[in-house]
Amino acid sequence: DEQYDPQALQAKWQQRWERLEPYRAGEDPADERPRRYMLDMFPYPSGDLHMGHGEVFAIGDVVARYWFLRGYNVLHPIGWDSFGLPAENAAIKRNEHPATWTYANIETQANSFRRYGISFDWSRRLHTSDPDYYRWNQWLFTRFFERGLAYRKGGLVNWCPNDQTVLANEQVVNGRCERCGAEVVRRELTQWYFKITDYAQRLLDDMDQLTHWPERLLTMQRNWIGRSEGADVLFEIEGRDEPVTVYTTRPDTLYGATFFVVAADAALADEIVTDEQRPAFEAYRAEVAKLSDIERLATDKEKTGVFLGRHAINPVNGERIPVWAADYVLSDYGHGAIMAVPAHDQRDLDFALKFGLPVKVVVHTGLADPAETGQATPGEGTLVNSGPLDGLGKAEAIAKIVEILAAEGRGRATVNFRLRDWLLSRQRFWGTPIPIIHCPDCGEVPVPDEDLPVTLPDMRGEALAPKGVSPLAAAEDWVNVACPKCGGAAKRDTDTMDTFVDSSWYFLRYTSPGYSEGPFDPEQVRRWGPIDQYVGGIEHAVLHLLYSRFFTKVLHDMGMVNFTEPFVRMLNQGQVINGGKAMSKSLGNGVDLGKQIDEFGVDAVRLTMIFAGPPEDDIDWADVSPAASQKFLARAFRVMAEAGAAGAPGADFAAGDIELRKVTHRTIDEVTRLIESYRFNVAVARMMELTTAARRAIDSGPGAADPAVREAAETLAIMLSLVAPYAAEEGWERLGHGPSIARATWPEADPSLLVQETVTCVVQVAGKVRDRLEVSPDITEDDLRALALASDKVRAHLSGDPRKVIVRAPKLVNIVP
Ligand code: ANZ
Ligand code: ZN
Repeated sequence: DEQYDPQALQAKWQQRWERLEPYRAGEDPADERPRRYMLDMFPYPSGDLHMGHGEVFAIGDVVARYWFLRGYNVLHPIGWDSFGLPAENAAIKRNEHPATWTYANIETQANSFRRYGISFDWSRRLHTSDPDYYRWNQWLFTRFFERGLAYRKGGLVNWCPNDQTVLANEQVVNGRCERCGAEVVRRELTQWYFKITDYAQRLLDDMDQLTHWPERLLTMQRNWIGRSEGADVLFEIEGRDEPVTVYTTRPDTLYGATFFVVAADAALADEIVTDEQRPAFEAYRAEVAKLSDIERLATDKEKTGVFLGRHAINPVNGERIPVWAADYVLSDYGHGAIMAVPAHDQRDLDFALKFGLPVKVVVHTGLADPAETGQATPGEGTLVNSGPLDGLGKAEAIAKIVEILAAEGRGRATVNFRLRDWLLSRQRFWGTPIPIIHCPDCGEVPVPDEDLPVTLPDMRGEALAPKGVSPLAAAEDWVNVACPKCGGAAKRDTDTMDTFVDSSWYFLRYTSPGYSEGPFDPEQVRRWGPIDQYVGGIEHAVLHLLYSRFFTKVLHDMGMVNFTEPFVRMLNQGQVINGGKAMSKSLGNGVDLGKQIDEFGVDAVRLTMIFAGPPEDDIDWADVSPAASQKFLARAFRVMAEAGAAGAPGADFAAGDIELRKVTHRTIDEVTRLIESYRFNVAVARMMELTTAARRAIDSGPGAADPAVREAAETLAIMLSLVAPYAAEEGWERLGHGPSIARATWPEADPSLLVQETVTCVVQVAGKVRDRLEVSPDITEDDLRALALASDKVRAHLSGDPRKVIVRAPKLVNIVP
């Protein structure tokens, strides 16, 4: 029977794979095969797998399967990121324990993954909500705490009023909660932080190693870290003993500072406001508290502020300048206060014009007076009205003023980062308890390692409802403990960790999932790390991907890992959309992965995902055709089945039809290069061409029994297994091989069969043909232009550079001298 029946194949091969476990990573230390660690971002168990998962894992599997077939020892693990809010919300609604929903969903997803045929090593499966896993979150937290990298401080934090918990800066997207979309407000709270700012410079510097990361991703991280060079300048404030420091990137404009602004919510504003101005200030501060950072920083926002009744002294010329409070200065950036230079900073100018403050030009740029036009002139120019700086350019002026300030002890050059410390405590239940005991006498005492894990108490349903403090606080038996240091009455910390802690090191645990001496076996990490290929969404650019880089560096400093960057190559897949729009409940344009599979089969769905375009591009499901993919697979399957029926393995390919052999070997050569350069969709197109060529050879050529047909069919089976594993397995078996195509070897192209095809390119100069070049049909425009201009016959007709070169690759170059 040569009918392609996807559902029957799925049932048959899923069982076989379960029995054979063909994708288990080799554990033998004597195994000398080169290694590859392939990773896809692990899923969150919210219901069954969706189309987005379908895409990520289909992409990751192409590369993983490719390296298996190349004879590498491949580690391709899977696990679940299984702590988090949705489980807790479901538990409240259903009056259950969050584990019930979580582990049921994990089982559903695991079954779907098995059906989806991903080449995982199932033996290394992990769930971050298992005490066996989160124990090591606690162990790592304790190590961070000992190193001063985990600490508690009070301050303004982002608070989601809906989820009733704090959020890290990275989890606030456009002023809204990354999870639920509610508008985030600011609250004064004492919270735990990881000191990621200690690593800001290294997080930047080590990007040099990330040569295989998408540029877009690096730019996002660079901007998030936000390094700027400038100076700290000290201003005296009348009536205050201590001077106040401001951070500026333009110390050269110091003579143009005409007023001074303190963030309305900074302690300094409250401290220095005069009695007379206090009522106005407090009313204003209450208004500002309602705003998000995004709103505060918006350049088009009408400027607001209050005079604080005091004056600061400009350190370079002794001028008295008024001190204001405003919202456009943020309390947690720089020093929360600025010198305002309205002539050269737009926000300062908007503010000055609104409140009638003076505007003083100190950089001559050749542009019109900002006070007249309302346009600040932030660019470079020559310093004027600036005493010793007059006549200098920006760079010299900055150097000189910093030197002067430093000599007088009134300033110094500094570097500033936008990156803030990572706020990691959460007032929710379904996460890793923070392993700290608060003792009235000893303070913050870490739970001793031998007492880990601190497991979650048994709580469910209503008890988990958000109330602004952690639900754990209500579990009195759990909370009240003896201090590990003095034995006195003490209390456990009741917050849980941000679940991004869990995902910051899970990739290390996969190398030794059962290890009990530590979070991972350093030996195994040395063996497998760093990750050769990581596939996942761009939405993690400044979240998981930044945190994981930070964790890796800390672990490196602790001597536990031997590299400083965890992910060598990063691939951000596009989204699966429908009808040009992201799938959403409100639009009703959702596509269900399970239903697509029921209708077209796993192979066709996977092939459709891969064939739709380059992996980074979005896939519009309205524009693709799984039905057409299924048809192609049926054709490919028939070729394999017919070739299988007509002969046996071991044929002498050299005796086969030479034309078909050339197609086969060209396909091998191209597909190999296409896979290695991540052009998977083009690779599939080449497989389709090979199928057509083999079909033609069977029908109107040498026939199915020709060794070249077998060669083409075997090649097709192996290549197709990267995207359509079921059809490929069955085809491979029909061709007389077994027990699994996982054990096959990637074919190698025979160079003698790779006849380079060329086309003739005509080169014209002033409309006359001057040369003919034999070039590759896929030569680039640039290469062709260079080739044409290098031709002696062409140069003989050119004196100097041509005025214009029109290139129509590969066939024509037209030169206008
Ligand atoms: C005077 C000045 C003159 C400035 C000028 C700019 C242009 P980046 O590059 O992002 O680090 N600034 C400093 N602290 C601030 C805060 N807490 N909130 C809001 N703005 C703050 O930006 C540094 C510049 O942003 C600083 O340089 C300061 O304004 C402002 F022609 O100082 B500048
Ligand atoms: Zn104590």
